[in-house]
Amino acid sequence: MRLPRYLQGWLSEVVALSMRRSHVNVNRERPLFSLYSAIIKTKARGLTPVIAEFKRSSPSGFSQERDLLQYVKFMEENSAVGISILTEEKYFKGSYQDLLKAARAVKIPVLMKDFIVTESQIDDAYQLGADAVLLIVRLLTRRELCGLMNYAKTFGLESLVEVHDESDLEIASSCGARIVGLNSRDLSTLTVNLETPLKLLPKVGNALKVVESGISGREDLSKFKEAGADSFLVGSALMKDPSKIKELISV
Ligand code: 137
Repeated sequence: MRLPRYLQGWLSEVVALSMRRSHVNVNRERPLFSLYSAIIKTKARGLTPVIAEFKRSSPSGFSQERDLLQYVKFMEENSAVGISILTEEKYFKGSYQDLLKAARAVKIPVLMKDFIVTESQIDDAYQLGADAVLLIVRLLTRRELCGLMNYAKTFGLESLVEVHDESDLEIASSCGARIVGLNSRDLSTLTVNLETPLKLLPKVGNALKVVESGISGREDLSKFKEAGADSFLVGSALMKDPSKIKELISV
């Protein structure tokens, strides 16, 4: 795989590490849970679909330890629409073990949140028990994105396709993305700008729209919902205070 020129610094290292990630040897033990259907059903129940992310650390300087199983079970009991598990090791202190344990503990959709650039990472996502994978348009060519989405589909895995601008969105749509993640965090500069998803939301079309990053409370959610967001991926705020899930789902 050829690295685009703008992938500098930590991001190029993360992608290089992804390409060398060793394979797991486990057998999937759980059925597939559809994130797409769960978002629709949660909305129909009058709740806000919040994907609760387990994230110990991040290159933005975030750091929070927490018991993984307690966290994911708490989120399930409190109607989170799904769980996102960071599995990148170096910068996020995540692991494949975290994904395996979380997926065995809950009966709601689980997203493998990593920097996926190879089919073998998708093999692993399936075996570890994920139901959906994150694919970041910025890291891939159009051909690679379409290829990885199709590969994921052969396992029945859904793709959350992450975009940061209109050109990413055009690529995601051309590959037939059904769930689009609008990230407020710029992966190169790590700065969060909530205006980014607000501007992109009206341009997404029919796919489900998941706003990612920088969400701290009810006010953010209301603003995005008015602009057409279907779901939200929340990490830092819930890692700091898991009980916040109760107010977020009831916006
Ligand atoms: P949060 O709610 O913590 O702001 O964001 C949740 C989620 O979007 C975020 O954790 C991403 O899954 C991965 N995060 C970061 C990053 C990706 C690239 C660079 C930095 C980060 O600092 O969280």
